[in-house]
Amino acid sequence: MQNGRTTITQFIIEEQRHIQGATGDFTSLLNDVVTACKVISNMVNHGALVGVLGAAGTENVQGEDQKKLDVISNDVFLQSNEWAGHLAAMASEEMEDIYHIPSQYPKGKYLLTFDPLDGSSNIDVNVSVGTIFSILRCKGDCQNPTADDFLQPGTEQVCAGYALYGPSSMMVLTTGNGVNGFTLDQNIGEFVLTHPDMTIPTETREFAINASNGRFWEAPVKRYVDECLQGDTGSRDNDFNMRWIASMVAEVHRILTRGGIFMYPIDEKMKSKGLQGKLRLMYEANPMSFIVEQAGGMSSTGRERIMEIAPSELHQRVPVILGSKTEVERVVAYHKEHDTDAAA
Ligand code: P6P
Repeated sequence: MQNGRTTITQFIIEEQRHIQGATGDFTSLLNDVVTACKVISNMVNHGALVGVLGAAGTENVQGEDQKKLDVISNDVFLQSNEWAGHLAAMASEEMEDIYHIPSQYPKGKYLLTFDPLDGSSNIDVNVSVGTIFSILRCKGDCQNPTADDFLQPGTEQVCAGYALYGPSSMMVLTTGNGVNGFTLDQNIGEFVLTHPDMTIPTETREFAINASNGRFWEAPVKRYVDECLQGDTGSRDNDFNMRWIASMVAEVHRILTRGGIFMYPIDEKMKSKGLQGKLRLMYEANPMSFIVEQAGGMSSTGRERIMEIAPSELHQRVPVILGSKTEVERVVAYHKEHDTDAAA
C-alpha cells in the first residue's frame, strides 16, 4: 500500500498467489514490463523537451514511417525485458523477425509480444498514444525459439495489457481473472490501483470507425453504420455518437470505461491489396480481445472470434470489431445474414 492505495507491484504479487505453481517468474516479468511502460510514459510526457518527436527516417516491417519514439520505445522494451531470464524471445510490431535473447542472459519460459507505441501518428500532435503487450508460454524448445513458437491462438495468452499515455498514464491488465486499471502516481513513480474490476456496459450508443474508408466497406458494416447515422429516425430508434482517435489504446480504454464499439473491418481496398485487415493479430487484436472479453465485452472479425484464430504468421493482420456485447453481436449477425444470402 502507498497512501492507502494498492500498488501494481503488490497487486501482481497477490494475483500470483491465485496461480497454481506460480514461481514468481511471471510476477517478475510483469514488473519488468511495467518498468518499460514507466520509462516510455516519461519520454512521451517530455516530448519536444527531450527531442524525441518527429520522424525517425526509417520504415517498420509494415512499411510505415517510424517516429523516433517508435524506435526508442521498442529499444526500451527490449532492454527492460531481455536480461532477467523470464523470456525465451520477444516479437514487436517494429521488428520483422523475433528478438532472440542475447547469449549473455538466461532464457525463460515466456514469450512477449508488443506494440511499443501504438497510435504513434498522434505523438507529434500531442494526442494520446499507448503500448500494447501480450504474454504467452513458450511450448517449444525455449532454448532455441522460432517465430512459430509465437503462433498460438489468443486463448493461450497468460496475460495481456496496455499502457495509455494520456492526460494521466494508466495501465490496464488481465491475467484471466477480470480487468484492473492502475494510474501512475508521479509523486511515488508507481502505478496504483484506481479502476478495480473494469466492466464494459453491454449496451452503447457510441461507435468508433474511420468513416473516410466508408466507400470501401463491406455491406454488413455499411448497414450497421448507416443505421447508427439514421439515429432516432431509423430502425435503431436512437441517436448515436461517433468517435475516432486513431489510437486503438485510447479507443479501447474509452470503451472499457463507458462502453462503445470499435471497428476496423476488412474492406474492398484491403482485399484488392491482399490484406486481411489493418490491425495486427499478435500484438494488437489478441491482447485487446483478451482484455475486452475479460471485461464482459466481445471481440470478433465479424465472422469469427478473434481469440480463436490460429495464427499463420507473426505480423498477420485481422479485421477487428470489439466492445459492448449487444452491438458486436448485431454486427456479427449482419455479417452472417449477408454471407448466407451471398452463398444462396
Ligand atoms: P487509421 C494506429 O496506427 C493503429 O494501428 C490503431 O491504433 C488505430 O486504431 C488505427 O491504426 C488508426 O488507423 O487508418 O485511422 O490511421
